[in-house]
Amino acid sequence: MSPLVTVVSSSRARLFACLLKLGPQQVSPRQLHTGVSCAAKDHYEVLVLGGGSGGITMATRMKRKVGAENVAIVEPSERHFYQPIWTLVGAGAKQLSSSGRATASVIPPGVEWIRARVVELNPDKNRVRTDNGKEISYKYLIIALGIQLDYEKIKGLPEGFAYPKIGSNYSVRTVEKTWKALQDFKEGNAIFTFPNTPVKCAGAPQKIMYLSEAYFRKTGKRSNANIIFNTALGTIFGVKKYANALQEIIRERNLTVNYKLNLIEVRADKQEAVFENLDKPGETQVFSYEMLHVTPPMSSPDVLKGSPVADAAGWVDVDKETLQHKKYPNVFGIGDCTNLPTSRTAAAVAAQSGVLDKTISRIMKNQTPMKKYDGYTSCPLVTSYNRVILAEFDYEAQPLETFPFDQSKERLSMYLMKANLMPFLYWNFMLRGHWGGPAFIRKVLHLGMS
Ligand code: FAD
Ligand code: UQ1
Repeated sequence: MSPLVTVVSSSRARLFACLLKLGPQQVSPRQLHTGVSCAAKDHYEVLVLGGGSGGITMATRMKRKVGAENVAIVEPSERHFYQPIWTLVGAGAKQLSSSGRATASVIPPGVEWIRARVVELNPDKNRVRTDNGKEISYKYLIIALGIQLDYEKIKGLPEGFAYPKIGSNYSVRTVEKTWKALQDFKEGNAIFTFPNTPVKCAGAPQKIMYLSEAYFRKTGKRSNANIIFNTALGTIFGVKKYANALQEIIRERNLTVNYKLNLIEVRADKQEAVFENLDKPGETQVFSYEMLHVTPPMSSPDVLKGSPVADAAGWVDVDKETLQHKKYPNVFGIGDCTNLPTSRTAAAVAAQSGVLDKTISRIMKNQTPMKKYDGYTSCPLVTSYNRVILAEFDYEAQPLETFPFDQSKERLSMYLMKANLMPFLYWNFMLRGHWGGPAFIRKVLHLGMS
C-alpha cells in the first residue's frame, strides 16, 4: 500500500486537499471517517515513537503545547489495548473486547498517525527510519516503545499455545486461553511462572494465581488442585509491606511458592513444563501440569537494542528524575522501554507523563527542568474476584499510598476501583492528557497527617 494512504490524520484542510488529488476508489469509507493525510510531512516538531499508553498520553500533551499539526505518532498497530484489564479477562471476569479500541480513535484529533514500525533511530541526525522506508526528522523525540514479549525464548513456545491447558495473560492472542484452561481444569498441578528478566506489571504473574484459586474454590475444584508459583525471583514482591501481606495469603490459601525456578521449556503435547534451578546451574526440574500460566521473558524492543539512545541492556537511557535522555537533550523516554529504576506499569506512565510534560516545556524555553519524578508506581494486586491490595511505592521501594487507610489489606473498594474506575480514568482522562497520577489526591487526603 502506498505511504500516502497509510498515514491517517484528522486535519480537515488536508483531507479536502487530498480528496482533490485521490480518486474516490483510493479512499475507503473508514479512512474518510478518520481522515486521510495526503502526504505525510517528513519533519515534526515533536515525534512520538509508539502509540501505547505513554505515546498517546504524551502526544495529547504535546499537541496542547505545539499544535496538533506539529505532532506525529509512529505506531503500526490498528488496535490500542488497555492491558491492565487482561488479568481479569484471563480469569473470566471481563471480556477481551472491553480492553481494546481502534488506534484511530485514540490518536489525538489533528495529530498525524504514521502507521509503520520504527526500524532505526539516528539521534545524531535527529531522524528515524520506518519499515516502509520513510525517513522522518524531528526537533524533539519522545520514545514510548514499551517492552517486548519474548515467548520464543522458551523452547516449545509460542507453538505450544496451539494445545489446550496453557495460557498467558500477557498477550492479546493468549489471554483468553488462560480462561479456557481455568474452566477445563479437572485435577492436578496449576502452575504459574515468573521469568528471569524484567517484566511489566510484576504483580500480574501472581494475581492470576490468586484468581485461579478463588475460581477453583467457587467451582468445587479446589481440593483437586495443587497450586504452584514457580518464580525466577528470590522474593514474592519487592516491597516489604505488601510482601508480608501476600505471604500471609499464600500461607492461608495453601499455595506453593518455589523460588529461583525459571521456565525454559514447555512440552505442550505432554503437558510438561521444564524449569532451570537458578541456584544450581545445569539442574532442571520437570513439572507435569493440568494448567500452565506463562509469563514470558521480556526485553527492550529490538529496534532499541544496540541503538545510540539505549544503555548496555537496550533500555532508553534517561535521567531518572527528568526523563530527559542522558546524552541527547532533545530526546525523552517514557514507560516500559526506559531504564527508570521502578516497576513498569501504566500507573507509573501516568505519573511520568505529568513530569515529562513539565520537563519538555522547560527544555523548549531553554530552561533547566525542575519537576522531579519520584519513581511512583502502582500495582493493584488482585487477590480474588472481589478483593485487591493496592500496592503503591516509589524508587526506594517505600509505600507511597494515596488513601488514608492501610492499603496492604485486601479490600472490595480497591477491587471496584481496579475493575471499573481505572479503565474509565485511562480512556477518558489519562489518554486525553488529564491524568498525571494520584499525587494531588494523596496530598489532599493526607492533609494534616505525617
Ligand atoms: P505500551 O502501552 O505497551 O505501548 C508500546 C507501543 O509501542 C505499542 O503500541 C507498540 O505497538 C508500539 N511499538 C512497539 N515497537 C514499535 C516500533 N518498532 N515502532 C513503532 N511502534 C512500536 N499497569 C498498571 O498500571 N496496573 C495494572 O494493573 C497492570 N496490569 C497489567 C497486566 C498485564 C497482564 C499486562 C500485560 C500489563 C499490565 N500493566 C499494568 C502494565 C501496563 O499495561 C504497561 O506498563 C503500560 O502499557 C506501558 O505503557 P508503554 O507506553 O510504555 O507501553
Ligand atoms: C493509576 O494511575 C493508573 O493509571 C491510569 C493505573 O493503571 C491502570 C492503576 O492501576 C492505578 C492504581 C493508578 C493509581 C490511581 C489511584 C487513584 C490510586
